[in-house]
Amino acid sequence: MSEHILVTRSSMPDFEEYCEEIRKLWDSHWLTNMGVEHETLQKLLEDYLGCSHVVLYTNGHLALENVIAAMRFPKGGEVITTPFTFASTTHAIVRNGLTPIFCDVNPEDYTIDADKIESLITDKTVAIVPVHVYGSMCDVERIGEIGKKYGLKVIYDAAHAFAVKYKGVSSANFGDASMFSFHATKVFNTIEGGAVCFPNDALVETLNDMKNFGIRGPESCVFVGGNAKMNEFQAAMGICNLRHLDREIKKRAAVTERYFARLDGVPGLRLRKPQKDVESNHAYFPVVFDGFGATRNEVFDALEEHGITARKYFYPLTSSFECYADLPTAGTEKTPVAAFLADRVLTLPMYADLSLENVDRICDIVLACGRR
Ligand code: T4K
Repeated sequence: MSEHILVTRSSMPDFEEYCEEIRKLWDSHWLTNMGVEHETLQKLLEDYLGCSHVVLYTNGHLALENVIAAMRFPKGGEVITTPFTFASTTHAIVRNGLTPIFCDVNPEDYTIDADKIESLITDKTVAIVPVHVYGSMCDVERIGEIGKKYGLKVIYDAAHAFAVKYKGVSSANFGDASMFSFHATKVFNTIEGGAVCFPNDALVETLNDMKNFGIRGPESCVFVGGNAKMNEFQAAMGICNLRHLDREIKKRAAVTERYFARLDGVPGLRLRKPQKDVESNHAYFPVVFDGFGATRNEVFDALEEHGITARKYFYPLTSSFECYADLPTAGTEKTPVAAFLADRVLTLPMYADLSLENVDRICDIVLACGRR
Protein backbone atom coordinates (compact mmCIF):
# COMPACT_ATOMS: atom_id res chain seq x y z
CA MET A 1 0.00 0.00 0.00
CA SER A 2 1.45 3.38 -0.95
CA GLU A 3 2.02 6.16 1.58
CA HIS A 4 -0.59 8.86 2.18
CA ILE A 5 0.72 12.02 0.54
CA LEU A 6 -0.34 15.32 2.08
CA VAL A 7 -0.18 18.75 0.50
CA THR A 8 3.08 19.41 2.25
CA ARG A 9 5.45 17.96 4.80
CA SER A 10 7.60 19.94 7.21
CA SER A 11 11.29 20.21 6.46
CA MET A 12 13.27 19.04 9.48
CA PRO A 13 16.96 18.74 10.30
CA ASP A 14 18.44 15.43 11.44
CA PHE A 15 17.27 14.60 14.94
CA GLU A 16 20.87 14.67 16.22
CA GLU A 17 21.49 18.08 14.71
CA TYR A 18 18.49 19.54 16.52
CA CYS A 19 19.46 17.80 19.77
CA GLU A 20 22.92 19.30 19.52
CA GLU A 21 21.43 22.77 18.96
CA ILE A 22 19.11 22.54 21.98
CA ARG A 23 21.68 20.90 24.30
CA LYS A 24 22.68 24.34 25.55
CA LEU A 25 19.09 24.98 26.66
CA TRP A 26 19.41 22.06 29.10
CA ASP A 27 22.59 23.61 30.43
CA SER A 28 21.20 27.13 30.78
CA HIS A 29 17.53 26.42 31.58
CA TRP A 30 16.82 29.52 29.49
CA LEU A 31 13.87 28.54 27.34
CA THR A 32 12.33 31.75 26.05
CA ASN A 33 12.33 35.56 26.39
CA MET A 34 14.89 36.47 23.76
CA GLY A 35 17.63 34.00 24.71
CA VAL A 36 20.78 33.03 22.84
CA GLU A 37 19.03 31.04 20.12
CA HIS A 38 16.56 33.86 19.46
CA GLU A 39 19.34 36.43 19.14
CA THR A 40 21.40 34.13 16.92
CA LEU A 41 18.53 33.38 14.56
CA GLN A 42 17.62 37.04 14.29
CA LYS A 43 21.16 37.94 13.18
CA LEU A 44 21.37 34.98 10.80
CA LEU A 45 18.12 36.07 9.16
CA GLU A 46 19.23 39.68 8.83
CA ASP A 47 22.29 38.40 6.97
CA TYR A 48 20.41 35.83 4.90
CA LEU A 49 17.76 38.33 3.83
CA GLY A 50 20.12 41.29 3.60
CA CYS A 51 17.68 43.51 5.48
CA SER A 52 18.24 46.09 8.22
CA HIS A 53 15.89 44.71 10.87
CA VAL A 54 14.25 41.40 11.68
CA VAL A 55 11.94 41.11 14.69
CA LEU A 56 11.03 37.50 15.46
CA TYR A 57 7.57 36.37 16.50
CA THR A 58 5.91 33.24 17.82
CA ASN A 59 3.88 33.04 14.61
CA GLY A 60 3.32 34.96 11.40
CA HIS A 61 -0.18 36.08 12.24
CA LEU A 62 0.78 37.96 15.39
CA ALA A 63 3.69 39.46 13.49
CA LEU A 64 1.28 40.86 10.90
CA GLU A 65 -1.24 42.01 13.50
CA ASN A 66 1.52 43.76 15.45
CA VAL A 67 3.17 45.50 12.53
CA ILE A 68 -0.18 46.88 11.37
CA ALA A 69 -0.87 48.06 14.94
CA ALA A 70 2.59 49.61 15.09
CA MET A 71 1.66 51.98 12.25
CA ARG A 72 -1.02 53.51 14.55
CA PHE A 73 -3.62 54.00 11.87
CA PRO A 74 -6.84 55.75 12.92
CA LYS A 75 -9.67 53.28 13.71
CA GLY A 76 -12.00 52.86 10.76
CA GLY A 77 -9.19 53.46 8.27
CA GLU A 78 -9.37 51.52 5.02
CA VAL A 79 -6.75 49.03 3.95
CA ILE A 80 -6.52 47.84 0.36
CA THR A 81 -5.80 44.11 0.23
CA THR A 82 -6.85 40.93 -1.57
CA PRO A 83 -9.33 38.22 -0.53
CA PHE A 84 -7.32 35.46 -2.27
CA THR A 85 -5.29 34.62 0.81
CA PHE A 86 -5.29 32.77 4.12
CA ALA A 87 -7.67 33.99 6.85
CA SER A 88 -4.78 35.64 8.66
CA THR A 89 -4.32 38.58 6.26
CA THR A 90 -7.89 39.85 6.48
CA HIS A 91 -8.20 39.00 10.18
CA ALA A 92 -5.06 41.01 11.01
CA ILE A 93 -6.59 44.08 9.36
CA VAL A 94 -10.03 43.69 10.96
CA ARG A 95 -8.63 42.87 14.42
CA ASN A 96 -6.86 46.24 14.25
CA GLY A 97 -10.20 48.05 13.82
CA LEU A 98 -9.56 48.72 10.13
CA THR A 99 -11.75 47.95 7.12
CA PRO A 100 -10.42 45.68 4.37
CA ILE A 101 -11.14 46.99 0.89
CA PHE A 102 -10.82 44.03 -1.44
CA CYS A 103 -8.89 44.55 -4.64
CA ASP A 104 -8.91 41.92 -7.36
CA VAL A 105 -5.86 39.83 -8.25
CA ASN A 106 -4.26 39.44 -11.64
CA PRO A 107 -4.80 36.19 -13.55
CA GLU A 108 -1.09 35.51 -14.17
CA ASP A 109 0.44 35.30 -10.74
CA TYR A 110 -2.64 35.72 -8.47
CA THR A 111 -1.19 38.71 -6.58
CA ILE A 112 -2.95 42.07 -6.21
CA ASP A 113 -3.76 43.70 -9.57
CA ALA A 114 -1.73 46.90 -9.26
CA ASP A 115 -3.80 48.52 -12.05
CA LYS A 116 -6.88 48.34 -9.84
CA ILE A 117 -5.45 49.79 -6.63
CA GLU A 118 -5.76 53.52 -7.37
CA SER A 119 -9.49 53.38 -8.09
CA LEU A 120 -10.04 52.00 -4.56
CA ILE A 121 -8.20 54.79 -2.75
CA THR A 122 -10.41 57.17 -0.74
CA ASP A 123 -9.70 59.80 1.90
CA LYS A 124 -9.98 57.00 4.48
CA THR A 125 -7.31 54.78 2.93
CA VAL A 126 -4.33 54.32 5.23
CA ALA A 127 -2.42 51.37 3.81
CA ILE A 128 -2.00 48.66 1.21
CA VAL A 129 -1.50 45.07 2.42
CA PRO A 130 -0.64 42.98 -0.66
CA VAL A 131 0.08 39.24 -0.44
CA HIS A 132 2.98 37.50 -2.21
CA VAL A 133 0.66 34.53 -2.61
CA TYR A 134 2.23 31.06 -3.20
CA GLY A 135 5.59 32.87 -3.25
CA SER A 136 4.74 34.91 -6.37
CA MET A 137 6.07 38.43 -5.97
CA CYS A 138 3.58 41.28 -6.19
CA ASP A 139 4.39 44.13 -8.54
CA VAL A 140 6.54 45.76 -5.88
CA GLU A 141 7.69 48.59 -8.12
CA ARG A 142 4.17 49.80 -9.05
CA ILE A 143 2.85 49.30 -5.52
CA GLY A 144 5.80 51.25 -4.12
CA GLU A 145 5.06 54.14 -6.49
CA ILE A 146 1.36 54.16 -5.56
CA GLY A 147 2.22 54.09 -1.85
CA LYS A 148 4.55 57.07 -2.28
CA LYS A 149 2.14 59.03 -4.48
CA TYR A 150 -0.74 58.79 -1.97
CA GLY A 151 1.28 58.68 1.26
CA LEU A 152 0.10 55.14 2.09
CA LYS A 153 2.01 52.56 4.09
CA VAL A 154 2.74 49.32 2.26
CA ILE A 155 2.92 46.21 4.44
CA TYR A 156 3.49 42.94 2.60
CA ASP A 157 2.04 39.67 3.74
CA ALA A 158 5.11 37.71 2.67
CA ALA A 159 4.09 34.57 4.57
CA HIS A 160 4.77 32.50 1.44
CA ALA A 161 7.76 34.41 0.13
CA PHE A 162 10.71 33.64 2.37
CA ALA A 163 13.89 33.41 0.26
CA VAL A 164 12.15 34.78 -2.83
CA LYS A 165 14.13 37.45 -4.66
CA TYR A 166 13.17 40.15 -7.15
CA LYS A 167 16.05 41.39 -9.32
CA GLY A 168 18.39 39.79 -6.81
CA VAL A 169 16.86 41.62 -3.82
CA SER A 170 15.11 39.64 -1.07
CA SER A 171 11.35 40.00 -0.73
CA ALA A 172 12.08 41.29 2.79
CA ASN A 173 13.25 44.59 1.37
CA PHE A 174 10.12 46.07 -0.19
CA GLY A 175 7.49 48.35 1.28
CA ASP A 176 7.46 49.70 4.83
CA ALA A 177 7.51 46.17 6.25
CA SER A 178 7.10 42.51 5.31
CA MET A 179 5.74 39.71 7.44
CA PHE A 180 7.05 36.15 7.03
CA SER A 181 5.49 33.00 8.40
CA PHE A 182 7.79 30.28 9.67
CA HIS A 183 4.95 27.83 10.29
CA ALA A 184 5.64 24.09 9.97
CA THR A 185 4.07 24.15 6.50
CA LYS A 186 6.38 26.83 5.12
CA VAL A 187 9.54 26.58 3.01
CA PHE A 188 11.51 27.68 6.08
CA ASN A 189 10.04 26.74 9.44
CA THR A 190 10.67 27.33 13.13
CA ILE A 191 7.81 24.89 14.04
CA GLU A 192 5.51 27.88 14.55
CA GLY A 193 7.03 31.27 14.02
CA GLY A 194 7.23 34.43 12.05
CA ALA A 195 9.04 37.71 11.60
CA VAL A 196 8.64 41.28 10.53
CA CYS A 197 11.39 42.76 8.34
CA PHE A 198 11.70 46.49 7.76
CA PRO A 199 14.13 49.35 7.19
CA ASN A 200 12.86 51.87 9.79
CA ASP A 201 15.04 51.93 12.96
CA ALA A 202 12.22 53.40 15.08
CA LEU A 203 10.01 50.35 14.52
CA VAL A 204 12.43 47.99 16.34
CA GLU A 205 11.54 49.25 19.81
CA THR A 206 7.81 49.46 19.06
CA LEU A 207 7.59 45.87 17.82
CA ASN A 208 9.73 44.56 20.67
CA ASP A 209 7.42 46.35 23.12
CA MET A 210 4.36 44.94 21.41
CA LYS A 211 5.54 41.35 21.54
CA ASN A 212 6.74 41.46 25.18
CA PHE A 213 4.03 43.25 27.20
CA GLY A 214 5.77 46.61 26.73
CA ILE A 215 8.31 45.51 29.35
CA ARG A 216 11.70 47.16 29.01
CA GLY A 217 13.23 45.98 32.30
CA PRO A 218 12.32 44.39 35.64
CA GLU A 219 10.79 47.65 36.88
CA SER A 220 9.69 49.26 33.66
CA CYS A 221 6.59 48.69 31.59
CA VAL A 222 6.11 51.44 29.04
CA PHE A 223 3.48 50.08 26.70
CA VAL A 224 0.29 47.97 26.77
CA GLY A 225 1.79 45.12 24.77
CA GLY A 226 0.88 41.46 24.42
CA ASN A 227 2.96 38.30 24.31
CA ALA A 228 4.15 37.06 20.94
CA LYS A 229 7.75 36.06 21.59
CA MET A 230 9.49 33.28 19.71
CA ASN A 231 10.83 30.72 22.17
CA GLU A 232 14.27 29.10 22.17
CA PHE A 233 13.13 25.74 20.75
CA GLN A 234 11.51 27.47 17.81
CA ALA A 235 14.62 29.56 17.20
CA ALA A 236 16.85 26.47 17.44
CA MET A 237 14.73 24.75 14.78
CA GLY A 238 15.15 27.84 12.60
CA ILE A 239 18.93 27.85 13.02
CA CYS A 240 19.10 24.20 11.96
CA ASN A 241 16.65 24.53 9.08
CA LEU A 242 18.39 27.62 7.72
CA ARG A 243 21.59 25.58 7.23
CA HIS A 244 19.77 23.31 4.78
CA LEU A 245 17.37 25.80 3.21
CA ASP A 246 19.09 26.42 -0.11
CA ARG A 247 19.35 22.68 -0.73
CA GLU A 248 15.70 22.19 0.22
CA ILE A 249 14.66 24.89 -2.25
CA LYS A 250 16.68 23.18 -5.01
CA LYS A 251 14.81 19.94 -4.30
CA ARG A 252 11.50 21.81 -4.47
CA ALA A 253 12.62 23.30 -7.80
CA ALA A 254 13.06 19.76 -9.15
CA VAL A 255 9.49 18.95 -8.08
CA THR A 256 8.21 22.07 -9.86
CA GLU A 257 10.16 21.12 -12.95
CA ARG A 258 8.63 17.64 -13.01
CA TYR A 259 5.10 18.99 -12.57
CA PHE A 260 5.73 21.35 -15.49
CA ALA A 261 7.15 18.57 -17.64
CA ARG A 262 4.00 16.52 -17.07
CA LEU A 263 1.23 19.13 -16.93
CA ASP A 264 2.29 22.20 -18.90
CA GLY A 265 0.37 22.66 -22.14
CA VAL A 266 -2.39 20.19 -21.22
CA PRO A 267 -5.67 21.73 -22.43
CA GLY A 268 -7.77 22.99 -19.51
CA LEU A 269 -4.88 23.16 -17.03
CA ARG A 270 -3.30 26.46 -16.15
CA LEU A 271 0.03 26.52 -14.39
CA ARG A 272 1.55 29.59 -12.80
CA LYS A 273 4.44 30.59 -15.04
CA PRO A 274 7.81 31.66 -13.62
CA GLN A 275 7.85 35.44 -13.06
CA LYS A 276 10.33 37.67 -14.86
CA ASP A 277 13.27 38.69 -12.62
CA VAL A 278 11.95 36.57 -9.73
CA GLU A 279 13.87 33.76 -8.03
CA SER A 280 11.18 31.49 -6.65
CA ASN A 281 11.15 29.49 -3.42
CA HIS A 282 8.75 26.91 -4.93
CA ALA A 283 6.46 27.21 -1.92
CA TYR A 284 3.27 25.89 -3.56
CA PHE A 285 2.23 24.29 -6.83
CA PRO A 286 -1.17 25.72 -7.80
CA VAL A 287 -3.07 24.39 -10.81
CA VAL A 288 -6.18 26.11 -12.19
CA PHE A 289 -8.74 23.78 -13.79
CA ASP A 290 -10.58 25.68 -16.49
CA GLY A 291 -12.19 23.73 -19.32
CA PHE A 292 -10.44 20.50 -18.27
CA GLY A 293 -12.35 17.23 -18.56
CA ALA A 294 -12.97 17.34 -14.80
CA THR A 295 -13.65 20.09 -12.29
CA ARG A 296 -11.26 21.09 -9.53
CA ASN A 297 -13.46 19.32 -6.98
CA GLU A 298 -13.54 16.12 -9.04
CA VAL A 299 -9.76 16.11 -9.27
CA PHE A 300 -9.51 16.79 -5.53
CA ASP A 301 -11.77 13.78 -4.85
CA ALA A 302 -9.92 11.52 -7.27
CA LEU A 303 -6.59 12.33 -5.62
CA GLU A 304 -8.12 11.72 -2.19
CA GLU A 305 -9.36 8.29 -3.33
CA HIS A 306 -5.72 7.45 -4.08
CA GLY A 307 -4.51 8.67 -0.67
CA ILE A 308 -3.30 12.05 -1.91
CA THR A 309 -4.54 15.16 -0.15
CA ALA A 310 -4.28 18.32 -2.25
CA ARG A 311 -5.69 21.58 -0.86
CA LYS A 312 -8.00 24.27 -2.14
CA TYR A 313 -5.74 27.15 -1.15
CA PHE A 314 -7.49 29.64 -1.26
CA TYR A 315 -11.14 28.71 -1.24
CA PRO A 316 -13.35 30.31 -0.06
CA LEU A 317 -12.19 33.89 -0.52
CA THR A 318 -11.83 35.64 2.84
CA SER A 319 -14.41 38.19 1.64
CA SER A 320 -17.04 35.44 1.71
CA PHE A 321 -16.21 34.06 5.18
CA GLU A 322 -19.27 33.79 7.47
CA CYS A 323 -17.53 35.97 10.04
CA TYR A 324 -17.46 38.82 7.51
CA ALA A 325 -21.11 38.58 6.46
CA ASP A 326 -21.79 41.99 8.04
CA LEU A 327 -18.72 43.67 6.59
CA PRO A 328 -19.80 46.37 4.11
CA THR A 329 -17.11 45.20 1.68
CA ALA A 330 -17.98 41.47 1.94
CA GLY A 331 -18.84 39.45 -1.16
CA THR A 332 -17.02 38.29 -4.23
CA GLU A 333 -18.63 40.33 -7.04
CA LYS A 334 -15.98 43.06 -6.94
CA THR A 335 -13.13 40.60 -7.32
CA PRO A 336 -14.17 38.38 -10.25
CA VAL A 337 -10.67 37.08 -11.02
CA ALA A 338 -10.12 36.05 -7.40
CA ALA A 339 -13.57 34.42 -7.34
CA PHE A 340 -12.80 32.55 -10.58
CA LEU A 341 -9.50 31.26 -9.19
CA ALA A 342 -10.90 30.29 -5.80
CA ASP A 343 -13.45 28.02 -7.52
CA ARG A 344 -10.89 26.37 -9.78
CA VAL A 345 -7.52 26.23 -8.06
CA LEU A 346 -5.94 23.23 -6.40
CA THR A 347 -2.51 23.27 -4.80
CA LEU A 348 -0.86 19.94 -5.49
CA PRO A 349 1.51 18.33 -2.98
CA MET A 350 4.81 20.19 -2.76
CA TYR A 351 7.72 19.60 -0.43
CA ALA A 352 11.44 19.02 -0.72
CA ASP A 353 11.29 15.26 -0.11
CA LEU A 354 8.39 14.57 -2.46
CA SER A 355 9.84 11.97 -4.81
CA LEU A 356 9.61 12.47 -8.56
CA GLU A 357 7.93 9.03 -8.74
CA ASN A 358 5.19 10.37 -6.51
CA VAL A 359 4.93 13.55 -8.62
CA ASP A 360 4.42 11.26 -11.62
CA ARG A 361 1.75 9.31 -9.74
CA ILE A 362 -0.07 12.54 -8.84
CA CYS A 363 0.13 13.75 -12.44
CA ASP A 364 -1.13 10.39 -13.76
CA ILE A 365 -4.22 10.68 -11.57
CA VAL A 366 -4.84 14.31 -12.57
CA LEU A 367 -4.44 13.53 -16.27
CA ALA A 368 -6.69 10.47 -16.02
CA CYS A 369 -9.45 12.72 -14.59
CA GLY A 370 -9.28 14.79 -17.77
CA ARG A 371 -9.80 11.71 -19.96
CA ARG A 372 -12.87 10.38 -18.11
N1 T4K B 1 -0.68 34.93 5.61
C1 T4K B 1 -0.73 33.93 4.73
C2 T4K B 1 -0.87 34.26 3.28
C3 T4K B 1 -0.66 32.60 5.16
O1 T4K B 1 -0.75 31.60 4.26
C4 T4K B 1 -0.51 32.33 6.54
C5 T4K B 1 -0.43 30.95 7.01
C6 T4K B 1 -0.42 33.42 7.43
C7 T4K B 1 -0.52 34.72 6.93
C8 T4K B 1 -0.27 33.23 8.92
O2 T4K B 1 0.97 32.68 9.27
P1 T4K B 1 1.09 31.75 10.62
O3 T4K B 1 0.45 32.51 11.75
O4 T4K B 1 0.39 30.45 10.35
O5 T4K B 1 2.57 31.63 10.82
C9 T4K B 1 -1.75 26.06 7.08
C10 T4K B 1 -0.87 26.75 8.08
O6 T4K B 1 -1.27 26.49 9.43
C11 T4K B 1 -0.76 28.22 7.90
O7 T4K B 1 0.44 28.62 8.52
C12 T4K B 1 -0.67 28.60 6.43
N2 T4K B 1 -0.68 30.01 6.20
C13 T4K B 1 -1.79 27.97 5.65
C14 T4K B 1 -1.72 28.28 4.18
O8 T4K B 1 -1.69 26.57 5.79
P2 T4K B 1 -3.89 24.61 7.35
O9 T4K B 1 -5.07 24.76 8.22
O10 T4K B 1 -4.11 24.35 5.91
O11 T4K B 1 -2.83 23.56 7.94
P3 T4K B 1 -2.93 21.99 8.16
O12 T4K B 1 -2.80 21.70 9.60
O13 T4K B 1 -4.12 21.47 7.46
O14 T4K B 1 -1.61 21.47 7.44
C15 T4K B 1 -1.48 21.36 6.04
C16 T4K B 1 -0.54 20.21 5.74
O15 T4K B 1 0.76 20.52 6.19
C17 T4K B 1 -0.89 18.91 6.43
O16 T4K B 1 -1.79 18.18 5.64
C18 T4K B 1 0.43 18.22 6.56
C19 T4K B 1 1.43 19.34 6.64
N3 T4K B 1 1.91 19.57 8.00
C20 T4K B 1 1.10 20.24 8.88
C21 T4K B 1 1.53 20.48 10.15
C22 T4K B 1 0.65 21.23 11.13
C23 T4K B 1 3.16 19.11 8.37
O17 T4K B 1 3.87 18.50 7.58
N4 T4K B 1 3.60 19.36 9.63
C24 T4K B 1 2.83 20.02 10.56
O18 T4K B 1 3.29 20.23 11.69
O19 T4K B 1 -3.08 25.98 7.54
